[in-house]
Amino acid sequence: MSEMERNTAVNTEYGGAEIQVLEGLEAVRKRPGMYIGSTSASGLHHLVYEIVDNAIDEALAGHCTEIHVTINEGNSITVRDNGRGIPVDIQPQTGRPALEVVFTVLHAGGKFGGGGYKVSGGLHGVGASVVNALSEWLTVQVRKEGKIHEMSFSRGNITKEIAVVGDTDTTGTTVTFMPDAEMFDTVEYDYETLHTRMREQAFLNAGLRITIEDKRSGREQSHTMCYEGGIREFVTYINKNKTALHEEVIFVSGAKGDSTAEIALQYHDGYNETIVSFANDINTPEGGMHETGFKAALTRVLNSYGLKYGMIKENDKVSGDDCREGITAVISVKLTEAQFEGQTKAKLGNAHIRTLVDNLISDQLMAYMEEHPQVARMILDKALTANRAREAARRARESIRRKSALGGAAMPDKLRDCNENNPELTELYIVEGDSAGGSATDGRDSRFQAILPLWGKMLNVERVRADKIYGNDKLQPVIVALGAGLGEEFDVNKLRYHKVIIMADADVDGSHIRTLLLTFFFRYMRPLLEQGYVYAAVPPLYKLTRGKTTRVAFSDEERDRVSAEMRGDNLNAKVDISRFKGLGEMDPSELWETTMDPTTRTLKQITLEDAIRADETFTVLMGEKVEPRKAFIEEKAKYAVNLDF
Ligand code: TSJ
Repeated sequence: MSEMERNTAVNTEYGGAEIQVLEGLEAVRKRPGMYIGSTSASGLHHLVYEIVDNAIDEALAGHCTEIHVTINEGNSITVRDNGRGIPVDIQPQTGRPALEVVFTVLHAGGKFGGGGYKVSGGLHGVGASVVNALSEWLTVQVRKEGKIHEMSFSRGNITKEIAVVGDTDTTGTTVTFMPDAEMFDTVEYDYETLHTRMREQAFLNAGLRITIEDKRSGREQSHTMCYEGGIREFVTYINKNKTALHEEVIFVSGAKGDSTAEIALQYHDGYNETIVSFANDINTPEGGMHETGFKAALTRVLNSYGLKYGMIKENDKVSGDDCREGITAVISVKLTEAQFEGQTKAKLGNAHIRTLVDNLISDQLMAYMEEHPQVARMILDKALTANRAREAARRARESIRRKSALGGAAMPDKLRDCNENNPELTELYIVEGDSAGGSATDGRDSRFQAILPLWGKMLNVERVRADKIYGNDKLQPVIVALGAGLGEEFDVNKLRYHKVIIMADADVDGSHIRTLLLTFFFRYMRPLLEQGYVYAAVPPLYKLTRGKTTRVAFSDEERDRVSAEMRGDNLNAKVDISRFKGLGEMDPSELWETTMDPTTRTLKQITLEDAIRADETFTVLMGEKVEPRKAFIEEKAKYAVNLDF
């Protein structure tokens, strides 16, 4: 029996129900990660999404056109909509006002709670009680039938029973909550994180007007987003710094039973595939049935069109990857009882959605191509060129394989390998520059630390195809040293090191190398990021010397604190502070002690999320169009050191 059923169906006696309610919300406070994924910044932001989802449900029901999200001074959050207002009347099952039940009864399902994802009426938005349990305080106002109703809570407990506090001639719901600092690692909201999510929700719900506003002093700003074109405009947005191959975004949509699907796509002249998919407005980065149906049908349609018009011969079909080179697609499906599967519950499992999407693409994309032969020809040409390049890449790969088979373990000349063979114990430092590489080689513990220096200008992976990457003298050593292949053939089980540590200076060049390597991993070795094998070394910024004592600092604050500590009571003592100009400047023992010794160093793990967030950085920085790149660099130049990841 689900939590909700237990709470509502069995306990008709008020006392019993109240105990269950407290037990339910207590469970949330005991194991918050179960309900919001984690108690890091990601979980903190999740609180906002849970509340906003409820307002979006009201929009999906056709009763709400505007949602306003505010970060208040002190990091409380206000979400306001112009819907009908949460019902305030007494619920027969519980004998309590519906509004109270929404905030005090733990609902069944949810993305992280396990079990199905079923809510009567709306598609999602069950988490108001979870947010309430994790808030130091929360106040809700409902404007309905001429009255303003208000109720307040603290850590899930009622502090102010429902009451009418005024009159109104509007309707809607306003929730303000203060995340509980006892429950989260951080309670500082990030405007850009919320902005990005709200923009995504605005794209997914065509015509819905969402405003995000920061009221914290010194960082006041706001954005209002409303896209009449929905996911068509999402595709345009993703492609904004690319050169599209056809002007119009292709749009396909339809429904079967309770399920609906919309697909928007546009090809550009680059080589990457960007497919962003959603089920019930929830991002599904692991894909699932909607993506599977899309890919299968796309390949089939392109081949059958090509065959029909003599561009493709029967024995020379183009592959799925060929058909997706340079594609940007957004897939959005809506269904009741969505099944989320996979490691992070981010993969859609409902098989009937595959059939729905497949049928829509088969019928409507084929019809579109018949009606737009110029666009169709352009797409087919693109797939055929991709097919030829893939053949060339395969030949290049085989020649590398043959070479390494002949030369035994043909590791790159520049690689200073370690003695240990067990990848679980080994680390590869990818180091910028030969001199830093030298210090790292001398300073390392060669039992388990390998060094690979990279130097000179790196290849811009955004602009090249796989065959060029194999042949590239900068990237090939990285591929060979890691030993796990590349692209579709990448096999994380063959990885030779389970820590891949990027060590570059905290300056513009270092940032460039980091971004390029990350782009490369993101495009061609994604499991490396997904499974958490990639790290950034964190070298110190300052060196402080007093007499024979030397210490280092990683930030300006630490520099000031350490300097004060070194001075101690002796206010006139001279503490010499110098800025590390670069890794190459450190001697081997300094580099070991500050940056490489596992017992004292700091490593920053680079996650797929970091990479996805950086995606815009690389498309803007590495994309083909010069203007946005120039503007971006000029705008960010002053932050260059923080710009990476
Ligand atoms: F739940 C919540 F606190 F998270 C929340 C809910 C937060 C915000 C900002 C908005 C909402 C919300 C809920 N907005 N609109 C609604 N609508 C209803 O709950 C509602 C209203 C009327 C009826 C009806 O059948 O008359 C049914 C529902 C579910």
